[in-house]
Amino acid sequence: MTTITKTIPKDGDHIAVGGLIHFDTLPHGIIGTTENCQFSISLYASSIFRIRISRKDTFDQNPYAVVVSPTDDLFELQETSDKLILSTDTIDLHVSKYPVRFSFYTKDGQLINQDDPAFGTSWQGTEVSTYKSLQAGERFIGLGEKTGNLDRAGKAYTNWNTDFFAYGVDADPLYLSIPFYIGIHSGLSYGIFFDNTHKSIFNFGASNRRFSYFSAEDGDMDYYFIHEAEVKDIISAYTYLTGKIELPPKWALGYQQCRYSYYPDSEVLNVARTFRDKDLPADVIYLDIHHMEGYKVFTFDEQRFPNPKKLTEKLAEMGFKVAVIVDPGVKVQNGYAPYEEGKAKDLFVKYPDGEDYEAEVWPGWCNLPDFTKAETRDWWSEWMKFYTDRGIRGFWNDMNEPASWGQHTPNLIEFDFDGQKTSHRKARNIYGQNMVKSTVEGAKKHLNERPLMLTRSGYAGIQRYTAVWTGDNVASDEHMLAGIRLLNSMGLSGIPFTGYDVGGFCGHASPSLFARWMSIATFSPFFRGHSMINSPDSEPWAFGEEVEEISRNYLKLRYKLIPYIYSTLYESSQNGLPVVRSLAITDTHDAKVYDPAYQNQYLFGHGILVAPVESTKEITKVYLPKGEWYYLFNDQAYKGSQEAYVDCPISHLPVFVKGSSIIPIQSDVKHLDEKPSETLELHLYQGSQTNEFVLYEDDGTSYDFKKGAFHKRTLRYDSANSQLVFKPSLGDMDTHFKEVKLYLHGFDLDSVRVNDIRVNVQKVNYAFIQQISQFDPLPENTNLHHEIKGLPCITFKLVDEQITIKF
Ligand code: NBV
Repeated sequence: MTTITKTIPKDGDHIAVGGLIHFDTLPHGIIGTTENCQFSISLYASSIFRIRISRKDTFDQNPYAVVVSPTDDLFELQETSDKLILSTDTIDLHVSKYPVRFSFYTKDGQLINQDDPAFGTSWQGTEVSTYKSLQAGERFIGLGEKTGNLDRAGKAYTNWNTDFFAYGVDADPLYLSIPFYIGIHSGLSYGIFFDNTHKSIFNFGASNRRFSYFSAEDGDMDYYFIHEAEVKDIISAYTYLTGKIELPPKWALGYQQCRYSYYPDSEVLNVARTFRDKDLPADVIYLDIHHMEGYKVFTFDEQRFPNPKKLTEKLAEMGFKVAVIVDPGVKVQNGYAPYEEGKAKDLFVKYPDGEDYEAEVWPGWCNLPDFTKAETRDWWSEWMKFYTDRGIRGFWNDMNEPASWGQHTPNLIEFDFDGQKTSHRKARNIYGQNMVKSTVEGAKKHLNERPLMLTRSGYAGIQRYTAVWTGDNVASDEHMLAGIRLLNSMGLSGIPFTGYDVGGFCGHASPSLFARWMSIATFSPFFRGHSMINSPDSEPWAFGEEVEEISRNYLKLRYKLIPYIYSTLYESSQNGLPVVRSLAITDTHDAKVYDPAYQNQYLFGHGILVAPVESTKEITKVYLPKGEWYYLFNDQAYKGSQEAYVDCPISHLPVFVKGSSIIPIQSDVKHLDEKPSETLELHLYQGSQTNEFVLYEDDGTSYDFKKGAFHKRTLRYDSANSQLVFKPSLGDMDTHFKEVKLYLHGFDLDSVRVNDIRVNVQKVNYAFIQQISQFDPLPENTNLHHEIKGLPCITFKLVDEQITIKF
């Protein structure tokens, strides 16, 4: 007869799980009871365990983040007198019985992650926490939109979606909560996703050196433990659980111009026209809150925008799409249809006594649609027709934390939570996400093509619906760099389509800050300039000629890179990997990548390394991780695993390409509906690794790609065999490109064989950006050698069958 060890510490407030009483085996895991609670272990893949621990009779349902169900027959169970061992192909989970504690091991017996032996999972009042022993040298990365260093060790963070105007670079919490992080130690990595929408805290060894922990104010302990050998596979596993991005329209990758607010319609047209007159590529222009009548959602101000449809048509002729802000508050006003309908159909958030809750926002006192209620989401989706009928193609959910004046929503208000009525305490963090779901679903239905969707707030899984931007940032160098870390962190947390307000929303950028920000944002997935009301003009031409030339250079580079970026986002839609890839993904166990001096560096896609630098610096130190590297602008070669000094005048952002990379480029276009030339430029960089790149094309706007209307082909660079292979194409669509111009960086050769036929190479001079005018009398730009001289190049016809190029 086994004795159950009582584990309730003396402090009467603290209730631990206690010893095992009973368990049953299920096809996908086990379910059991302990002295103080019930628990279950479910397998979602051989690398994904879900642990639920509850003090109630039934487990909480958390319907919003995870999109898959557990999988049967993935584990074997062994039982001894003091423990259970659940083994899969990837992980051994040891569950000690007295008390119940969880320890995860690799197949060769290395400890990955372990409950604190004394505290494990425990409660203080309704607050539930899981304490994990800190491992030697353990690092913590991810956790979504969180400020601070790449390695979060020693810090703690709160998840509580918050509208934070002009947040500081260390502020927390911000607008969006992703309770998922990746732990790294001893050459191992794991992920933990804590699926609980209450206000939660993640402590990575702050104010103690014993444990890390995650806790929520209420609800169950419900977390997913993931172990894979590489961080990239942990991110893929996390997005297996919470879903992957659906491809946005291709034009959403173009430059987008916003301002709080452009009005009237003539100003919007002027801004758009100026982009074209000045030969600055751009695709989207935004209408912020001043387009509405009295800031009321689903209205247009009749004076400022008498004919929105005509406006969107005129802009379309210029190659511009229009995106409109869509805030949640519905003004309490008789005669205003959304209010009257919402009230009649009982669709708003309520006080417990049944009265509709009112919060003050832009239009005045407003009701909040209860987006956790299916009927509300359907109703709001129908209203989206108001915009699509007027030719609007982009939708921007702001204020969806939800924000209101006073910034302190009372906790007692009630939400439907899809049939499990709950309070603001549980619903707040998921409110914005449900608003986005309803907005984007309405837009898709009425547009019948891919809309652009952008949000400020969200929760785990937000990547399924939308792009995310980092809210009200500030025009400063430190904010610019902090924004890069936010994007890197969101990328580690499953969100691939992200951006920041270029130039800074609050305050006014200096000319060099704006120029630097434009060059960095060229390498961000979502690329939008935006600025606050009453601030000076902040379009790329508003900072003088030099900044305009630099902006043009980088905008053109961005547009050339579209085949690369679109293919990378396609990859995100398949495997969940981000477009901006913190070096912690590729060089996880290299301590240098966490050094504050280098932590902002990232890979843009598989091969382009961006080393962001302040606008005030003319020279900087960068860290090049293992491998071979080429400075983008002049092909200077660098060996990896070293620090290097590089010039970084305001016209040149330090950008390097990794050896073995394959970078497809198209010709200049003004906007992304314009067809580029039929010659695809392909840049291959000599390196020692084998590398594959999937080049993806589709029509860029419709959903036909889901029915096979795409063109995709794998390009494989096999360094050992000195060849580049274009595998046969896949998909029902023809490629847009008829020929390939292949540039061979780092190769010294006079001829190659294309499908066994010898072809002489040409030696050409090549520039990724243009030399800017010499504005400064000092010769700072002259020695940058930004042209690549004598670059080997061949041209050949692009056919669907395999093409082999031997060097
Ligand atoms: O709609 C106005 C702004 C918007 O421009 C900004 O991007 C959002 O983050 N919005 C916040 C509301 C108030 C800003 C002071």
